Amino acid sequence: MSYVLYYSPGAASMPVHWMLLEMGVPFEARLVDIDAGQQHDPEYLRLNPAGRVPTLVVDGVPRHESAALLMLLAERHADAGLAPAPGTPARGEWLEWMIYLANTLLPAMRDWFYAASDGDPAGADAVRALAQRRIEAACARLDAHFAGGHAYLAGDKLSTADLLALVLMRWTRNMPHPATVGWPHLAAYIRKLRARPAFIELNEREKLTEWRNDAQ
Ligand SMILES: N[C@@H](CCC(=O)N[C@@H](CS)C(=O)NCC(=O)O)C(=O)O
Repeated sequence: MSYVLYYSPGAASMPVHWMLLEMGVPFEARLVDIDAGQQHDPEYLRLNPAGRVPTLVVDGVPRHESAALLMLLAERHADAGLAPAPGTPARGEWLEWMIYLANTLLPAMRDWFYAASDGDPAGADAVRALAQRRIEAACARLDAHFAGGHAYLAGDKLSTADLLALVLMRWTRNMPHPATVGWPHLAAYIRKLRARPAFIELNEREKLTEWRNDAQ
């Protein structure tokens, strides 16, 4: 099995990068500087016509979409245990969280960060206001889940849903209501996941200094 990850620090590639480290599988990481516009280079567009990160080249075939990549890796490395096995009750929970995060929360994040460039800048404030409501509703939903005594999102065991959720929570750090403030159960979960050795290594590799347990 061979993997080449095209990533940008802190971007939607981060949960995939984290998963590869968490599983300890060999991979090559190639930086795409999205601030410098490298996602629009013709060479990169041949791998990912949408001009976005991540791209994971799996055995020579470029694949896209962070949530799909997490699910694909979970299937290819079932022994790593980052997804509940098919047919178990936790599988349904895992599918629900993966789709909720990818289908509801991630698009709201995209709207928050890209309202003025994906759409008409004149309407950007209204788009961001709706995105903020959706993001805060997601934080409240996560907080309620952990208030109910769960240690993780699915099956009370670490899964790809947690990797995706944590990176999405990281993106709230400069928003009007960051995930670490006012949602105590969510904040405790965030601190717990940030302490994982693979997450610490991920931050080192992506040269990220913000939003680490040792940075607050
Ligand atoms: N739904 C996609 C979203 C990918 C995405 O929007 N990536 C952003 C970075 S977080 C990106 O590539 N932005 C550069 C751009 O849009 O030009 C996924 O989950 O992989």
